[in-house]
Amino acid sequence: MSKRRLPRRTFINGLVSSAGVMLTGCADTVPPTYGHLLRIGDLLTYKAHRLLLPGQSLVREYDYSDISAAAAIGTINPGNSSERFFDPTHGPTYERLLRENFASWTLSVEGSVTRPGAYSLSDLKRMPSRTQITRHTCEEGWSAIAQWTGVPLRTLLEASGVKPSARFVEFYSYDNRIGSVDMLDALHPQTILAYGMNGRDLPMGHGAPLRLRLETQLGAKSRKFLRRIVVLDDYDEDTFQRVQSGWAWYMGI
Ligand SMILES: Nc1nc2c(c(=O)[nH]1)N[C@H]1C(S)=C(S)[C@@H](COP(=O)(O)O)O[C@H]1N2
Ligand SMILES: [Mo]
Repeated sequence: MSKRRLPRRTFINGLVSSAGVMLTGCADTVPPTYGHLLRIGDLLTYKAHRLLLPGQSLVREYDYSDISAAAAIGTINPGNSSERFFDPTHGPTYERLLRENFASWTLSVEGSVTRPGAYSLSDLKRMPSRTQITRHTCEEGWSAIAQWTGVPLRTLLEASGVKPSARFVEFYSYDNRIGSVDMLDALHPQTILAYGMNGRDLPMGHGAPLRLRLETQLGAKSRKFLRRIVVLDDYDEDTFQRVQSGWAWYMGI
C-alpha cells in the first residue's frame, strides 16, 4: 500500500472556504494578478494555498501497481511544422535533436544565478536524482499515474547559484511555450526535471528529452520539451502568453 503522506487536497478543500478571511494583511504573498478582474479567483487559490499549507507539504505518491497502462499524451511533436504551436525557430532544431537522440541537446540555465551554464543530458543524469509515482491531472478533465525520474529543480538551482533576489523560474520549450513558477514551487522537493518515465527514457510525446514535473499544480504547468530555464527577480508578464486568453498562471491542486 502506498503511504498517504498527507491529505493535501482534503486540507485545501476544507480550508479554502474560509480563505477569504485570510486574505487581509499578507502583502508578501501577493502573486501576479496581470490586472485582470477575472483572475481574482486565482488570487484566492494562490493565497489560500500559500497561507494554509505548510510550505513544502508533499503530494501523494503511488505504488507501481497504480501506474496507468496507457498514459495519455496531452500534446504533440514540436518538430512537426503542421502542429498548432510549431515554433519556426526552435521546431526544426528539435527535429534535428530528436533524430540524433538528443546527443548535442543542452539545457541552458540563465538569469539571476551566479553560475549560468548549459547542461547536457549526461550532466543532468550525473546529478542526484529523484523518482516518484504521481498523478498527472489535466485541466481538460483526464488524469494518469506514471513514474518520473529526474533531477530535483532545487538541486539544479543550487548548482547554478541562485541569487537571493530570485523569485520566479521560467521555462522555455521547443514548441513555443513558456511558463513560470514561483520559488516556493520551484524548490518543492517533488518538483523535478524529468528525463525518465516508467523506467525508460522520457518518450518524445511526453516531453523528451527533459520536462518539468510540477506536482503541486495542474498538468498544463508541467512544461515538456525544455530548452532553457531563466531565473527571474520579477514576474515577467509578457512571457506568459495565454493569460490573455483565459488561462490561469497559478493552477495549484
Ligand atoms: N511544451 C509543452 N508542455 C506542455 C504542453 C504543451 O503543449 N507544450 N501541454 C501541457 C498540458 S495541457 C498537459 S495536460 C501535459 C500533458 O503531458 P503528457 O503529454 O505527458 O500527458 O503537458 C503540459 N506541458
Ligand atoms: Mo492539460
